[in-house]
Amino acid sequence: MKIGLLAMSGIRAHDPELLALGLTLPGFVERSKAIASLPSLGLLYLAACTPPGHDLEYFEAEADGSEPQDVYACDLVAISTFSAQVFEAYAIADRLRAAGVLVAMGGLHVSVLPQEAAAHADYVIVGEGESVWPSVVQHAARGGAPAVFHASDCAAVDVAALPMPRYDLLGRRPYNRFTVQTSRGCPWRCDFCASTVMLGQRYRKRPVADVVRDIEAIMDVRPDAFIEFADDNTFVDKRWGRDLCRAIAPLGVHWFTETDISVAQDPELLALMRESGCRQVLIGLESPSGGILRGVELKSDFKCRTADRYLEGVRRIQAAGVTVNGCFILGLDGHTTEIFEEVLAFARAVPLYDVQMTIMTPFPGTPLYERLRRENRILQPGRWDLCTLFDVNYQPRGMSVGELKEGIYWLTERLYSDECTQFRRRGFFRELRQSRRTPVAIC
Ligand code: B12
Repeated sequence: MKIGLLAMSGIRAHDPELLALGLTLPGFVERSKAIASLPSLGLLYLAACTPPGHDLEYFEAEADGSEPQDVYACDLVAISTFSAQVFEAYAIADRLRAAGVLVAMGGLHVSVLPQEAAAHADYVIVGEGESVWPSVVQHAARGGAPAVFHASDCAAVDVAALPMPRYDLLGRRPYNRFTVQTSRGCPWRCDFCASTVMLGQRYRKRPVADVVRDIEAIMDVRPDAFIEFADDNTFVDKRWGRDLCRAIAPLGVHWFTETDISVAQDPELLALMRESGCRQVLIGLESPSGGILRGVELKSDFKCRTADRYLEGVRRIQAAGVTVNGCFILGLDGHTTEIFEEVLAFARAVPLYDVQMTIMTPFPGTPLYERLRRENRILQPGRWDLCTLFDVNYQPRGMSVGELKEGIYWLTERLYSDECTQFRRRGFFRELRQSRRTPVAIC
């Protein structure tokens, strides 16, 4: 068979005022530009797990969400889904099937709502793809009937035996970053999280040597590649994290990852991160102060327990020369209209090199979604296209929808203004110079 892997990139947001602000504020669009064209790592893993004897081609959907015409030459097309783009993905799947092309859909969204997807795809896959995909391909090659496949019916995916993603299929497309996974999952369970936790498996780390192998493969295709670790929380295990950094250092790459604030407690790890090319860590701070975060992390209230040390923690990380992209969720149940000024004050006080603010988003399958649904607070049920992190689709508790939106516009204008961006970034370099003169005491 000829098998197409169809990725959907780009970012999504609908709120017209926020979009208008985004178009004019350089700081706001910077990260979007950097990441908007990341390739689909999930599909590159599927490619690597495809049984021999089939032709594979990687496609990107067009910027308007439509499919390239060449994809119609395939016998089977694999599409990966996130909630925000799932209606576009369903529309593509419908057109492909109408033209006689078999469609397989997997990914975070359809893993939660397989029955919804079954109306649009021949084969729907729930969970991680690597172990189950060969059976899907064999079933399709035999012309098998439409079916839902569950990864849990196959051997659990062993991250110590993951093949190398087929980066070679990307050809000469102008990606500015490439993704590699060093770990899957996260030991914490935040009620809003719609990441790898949706796929059902626990937190797992990969062998360091395999990560190095994957980075080297990317460098073969693109020697100056910037690497983005597509992890949920890289440095949970500090000893393994130090080994990882030591192994990456000789490669001479620059990289970015997502982790939690606990890295601030390990000065040796921070130094190794910097030496091995880490340029930024993205940390979900969620809210500048602890009390509001009570109950948000469901296992041991991790966020609430650590929030009072955020300011100090972020300063320590930045003092090691690693910039922090601090992420805040606006509209948490404990938030009132005061939150917007608090976030601005926190970002300036650190000062945070980068800031990302998102709107609380009830992704399907999350505890947050279930709670808001029970409380009848979802404004437009089923509007998965609003799961962008930039659109409001729930009734906030501590303010009105209008106040939340107005507050976000207010904050966007201030946080990402040239003045504030330069203030935050100059502050980072000033404090870095200072910390190099006076080593920071880290207990
Ligand atoms: C890289 C990334 C992107 C890239 C995606 C590139 C691409 N073309 O795929 C870009 C920058 C484009 C992106 C965009 C967006 N993203 Co994003 N992104 C990520 C990130 C950081 C890593 C994803 C990743 O590579 N995972 C690793 C791979 C291996 O896992 P996977 O994709 O889940 O694939 C596995 C399985 O799902 C399954 N599988 C997947 N697809 C298929 C298909 C078939 C046929 C089969 C059999 C199996 C299968 O098998 C794979 C291997 O096990 C995650 C956060 C995170 N830490 O995970 C957020 C994340 C996925 N993004 C998220 C969001 C919200 C967005 C945006 C809506 C943001 C916005 N406002 O624009 C857009 C979506 C628009 C779009 N085009 O889809 C959410 C999605 C939540 C959800 N449930 O929908 C996440 C979880 C972050 C979060 N804060 O919650 N993102």
